[in-house]
Amino acid sequence: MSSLWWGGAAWDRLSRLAQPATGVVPEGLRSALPSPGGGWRIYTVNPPMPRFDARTWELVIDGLVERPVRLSHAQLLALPRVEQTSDFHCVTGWSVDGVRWGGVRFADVLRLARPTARAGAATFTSAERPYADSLSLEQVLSSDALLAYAMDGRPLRREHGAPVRVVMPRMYGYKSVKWVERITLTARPQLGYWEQRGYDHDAWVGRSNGYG
Ligand SMILES: Nc1nc2c(c(=O)[nH]1)N[C@H]1C(S)=C(S)[C@@H](COP(=O)(O)O)O[C@H]1N2
Ligand SMILES: [Mo]
Repeated sequence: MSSLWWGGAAWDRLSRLAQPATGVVPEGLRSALPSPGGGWRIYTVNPPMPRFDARTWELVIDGLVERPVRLSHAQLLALPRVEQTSDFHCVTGWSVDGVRWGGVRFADVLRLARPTARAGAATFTSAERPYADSLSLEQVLSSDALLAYAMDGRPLRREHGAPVRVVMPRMYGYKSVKWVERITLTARPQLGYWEQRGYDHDAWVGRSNGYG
């Protein structure tokens, strides 16, 4: 990635966020979808699940940035909110169709820390250690990647990763880190929890290992 990418070319690219993306359900189809809420399986690797306290919670953005930042919960909620409806697929074979997510685009979060020209990937660290995963900046800035704090019209519940989780609908659920407390910019993607255990880093639904 070059500095250009974060300069003119980057923002050209980011402006496409406004367009509908593959994997996002068009408005007109929503009513035809099964009612959301059912179908989830709750996963943790190191219980008990982290507990969220809005008074002390912070989201750290660090690594290859000009200005590391710590965002309070109120500061996060003050960023531009977007809504999207997308399907969620776990690599083990279950899916939840038509999940209504609310949250912020990564561009709006990451720009606060001013990623340097060397930044090429973002690693998401969960408050549930040692769960972590990463995406390339191109993936993280794609039109349907979301840092989600709401699900189906309500604040994200504890078991789904409160207060914030990653949503990357075109990739399997293991990319969707729950209880995110740190986003670290690095030159290259780091191997995530399940990737260290053999799953593909690029976990495209239908086009990666571990499924089928
Ligand atoms: N911190 C953390 N995040 C996680 C996981 C986990 O065990 N711990 N499991 C992942 C996997 S494999 C899937 S399919 C989804 C499941 O999301 P859910 O628990 O909200 O159903 O969370 C992902 N994010
Ligand atoms: Mo999963």
